[in-house]
Amino acid sequence: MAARPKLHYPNGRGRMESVRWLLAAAGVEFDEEFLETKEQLHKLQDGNHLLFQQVPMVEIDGMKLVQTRSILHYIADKYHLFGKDLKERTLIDMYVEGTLDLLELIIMHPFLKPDDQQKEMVSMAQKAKIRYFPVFEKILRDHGQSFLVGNQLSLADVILLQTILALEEKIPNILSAFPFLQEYSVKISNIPTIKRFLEPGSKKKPPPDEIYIVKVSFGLHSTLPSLPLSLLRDNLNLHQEFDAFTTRISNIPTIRKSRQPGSQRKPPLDGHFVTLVRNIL
Ligand SMILES: N[C@@H](CCC(=O)N[C@@H](CS)C(=O)NCC(=O)O)C(=O)O
Repeated sequence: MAARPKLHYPNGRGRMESVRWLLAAAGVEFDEEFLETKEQLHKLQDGNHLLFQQVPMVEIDGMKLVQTRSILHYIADKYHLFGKDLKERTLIDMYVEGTLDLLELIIMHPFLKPDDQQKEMVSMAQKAKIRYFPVFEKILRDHGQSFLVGNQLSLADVILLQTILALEEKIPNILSAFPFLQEYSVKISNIPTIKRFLEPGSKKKPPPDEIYIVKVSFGLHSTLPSLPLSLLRDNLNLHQEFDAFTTRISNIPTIRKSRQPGSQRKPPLDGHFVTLVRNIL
């Protein structure tokens, strides 16, 4: 029997909560190793267990996966929650990326300065109601099905429900203008695996409290080294491999062509471009 996935993260929601949601929705039992001390984190870093020195990290199928989205994609693919073909998969991916943009705001909210929290709450609610929820309301209304893509549960449904419920904890009436999303969120919540995850005693984590915020802000983050790539390269004494790699990739014909003058490759950002982007966005 394959080993159960093991999740490495502090004992709180953060970026790992989507992974917990997805495994639970897929009906997969998992274990958790909570990072409580700097020493635990250093041990993972020193043992080269974290590709980019960061968590979430999930041990699964003999791999140590990092990068939340990659972890989600792997699990979704493995448990058939990623569509039946490339088009469905891409739709699911787009919905997930949009929803994660909103979820990221919710995750970061408790870590903002108290003065900024109220302002950000208003902006978050606006974004949910104007940018994201209308999209999903329309999708559900137009196709009349119970799930976002392909008439079956997918990663997109799991992340959307997680986001809706997290936002409802802060703004209980956030779905008041979205009848299809209301019905949808009840239906998805009642899928047996998800229902179990929503019940007390599951591995779903509570909203972050003061202690968690302080612990994560000062206990873990400040100890994580953020080395620029060049320093990492120098530290690891990988000059030759690095240079050979760069040359090899640069010489792939399509890439070589794109690096030549007259190609559609853009120059480094200048002040003019920055001003242009600021004016538009
Ligand atoms: N892009 C990464 C970001 C991971 C990340 O920022 N992890 C945080 C904890 S949630 C961390 O390890 N921060 C410390 C650091 O970046 O040095 C992902 O999605 O997994």
